[in-house]
Amino acid sequence: MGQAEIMNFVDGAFVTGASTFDKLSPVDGQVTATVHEAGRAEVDAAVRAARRALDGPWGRTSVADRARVLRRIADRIEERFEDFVEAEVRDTGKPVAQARQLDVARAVANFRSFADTVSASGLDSYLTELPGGHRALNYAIAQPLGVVAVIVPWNLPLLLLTWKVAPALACGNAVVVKPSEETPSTATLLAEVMADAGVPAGVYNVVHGFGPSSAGEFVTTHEGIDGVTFTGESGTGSAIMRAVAPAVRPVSFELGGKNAAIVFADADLDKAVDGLSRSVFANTGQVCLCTERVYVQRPVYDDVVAGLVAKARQLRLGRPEHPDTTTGPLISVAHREKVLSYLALARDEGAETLVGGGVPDLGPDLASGAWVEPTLWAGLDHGARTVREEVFGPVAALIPFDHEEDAVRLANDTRYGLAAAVWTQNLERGHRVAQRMRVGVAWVNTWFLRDLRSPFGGVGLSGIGREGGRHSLHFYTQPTNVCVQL
Ligand code: NAD
Ligand code: 6OD
Repeated sequence: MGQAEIMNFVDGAFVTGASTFDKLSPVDGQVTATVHEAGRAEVDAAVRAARRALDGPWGRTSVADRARVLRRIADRIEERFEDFVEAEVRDTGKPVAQARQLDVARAVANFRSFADTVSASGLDSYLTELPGGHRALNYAIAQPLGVVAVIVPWNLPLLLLTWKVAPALACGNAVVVKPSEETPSTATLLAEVMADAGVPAGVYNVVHGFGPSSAGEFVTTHEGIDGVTFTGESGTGSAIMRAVAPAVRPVSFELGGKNAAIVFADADLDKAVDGLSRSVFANTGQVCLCTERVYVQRPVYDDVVAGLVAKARQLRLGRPEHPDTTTGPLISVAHREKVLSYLALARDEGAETLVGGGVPDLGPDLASGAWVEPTLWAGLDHGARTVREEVFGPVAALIPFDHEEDAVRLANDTRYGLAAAVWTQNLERGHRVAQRMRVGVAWVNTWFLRDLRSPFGGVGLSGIGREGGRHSLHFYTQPTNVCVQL
């Protein structure tokens, strides 16, 4: 695989940066790309280009025109589907099949879904009755939020980027995108697609780099941005809030999670174990929605443990292009250090490691990759740090419970609140327990099943606001109410 050169995209042109950094493959540690890191000057140029685009014809496009642009972008991504798959796999090491079925397919769906949503959207209007038989008409119009900073992580890079860029453009904004330093490729490829789909220069800009003292900080502290939409760690969200506080800019945050699954004794155990296996190990546990705490009702605890351990043993770690591979590496050796520190901590906290617990031996070719074994723990106390802190790897703690009330209390006893999954064949119980979860997204007998029109986000440390369907339109627009005395 050749080494790519990845540039910033500013005002419709690819530009170099203040410096460069190497992007390493998480599969084998080889350098796969040289990335141009944006300095303050490139970020400033990107923000100014976005403002000019808003002041130009893009700022006057109709909803119907923007919906057409979004559909063209989706078509262009489909035309270059395999290029996107290759780029995402090169950056993340995830299995090719997953990049096809989830990451790139969802990018296409994101643009089409928000084209539909914006086309069907409407705004408030009220005929206001006044004393003396007079009347007034109040109606709202939606203005774009403006120049929106879009900052995204490395786990589902294109999916999460387009989940924000699609509604932002649908609402007529211009964006300055800061992809993760670990996954610069697909945001850059998307720039080529934007130009092909007729998106005017300056509407979509990409600046590469890191967070603090780099492109991330430069964009969030820039006085020319009108809002920040961010997906990433809760601590980073906190830093971004501080950065935008002086200028009082709105934020939309999708942050970390320590998600629970609850398995009742009346669950269809085959389906539950299948679903749990996906929810713990998908994307090597690097999905914000992944389950890291599994509460199992005592009568079926041993069966669920045995079933999940068997599933973990069936996972095949290996090169992304190999058809048998189910599980890729973690994103980087640095992230693996964090995950390994939790594997060691779990042992110190008294965990019994049911499966995994270390670094697999995948032979000399992959020895410099960021590999870790899928791992399950039993015997951890609910108060253990490994049960309370987000690990963001292929790990989960299995914990027995006796009564529904206990499960609800344990699942909700967290500072996070992103997602939960309830497994039961008693639908009444399924609804009841799901509705009591203090989370943004609760699933019953499934996991990561998405309708892009539904609200998505988290409570507590897991985020601020909701995106999805009309919820996204709320964030990416500013309503102006016009009142006419009739
Ligand atoms: P991260 O917070 O380290 O980085 C995310 C992005 O923020 C990157 O582009 C990074 O360069 C940038 N960044 C870092 N510090 C910054 C700063 N001070 N100012 C501006 N930008 C900054 O997160 P990560 O490690 O890339 O991703 C993993 C985390 O993301 C996990 O906590 C996971 O749960 C969370 N996540 C949440 C969701 C969700 O929808 N709730 C989705 C995916 C990932
Ligand atoms: O499905 C989505 O829209 C979404 N935002 C998923 C987030 C996954 C977290 O890693």
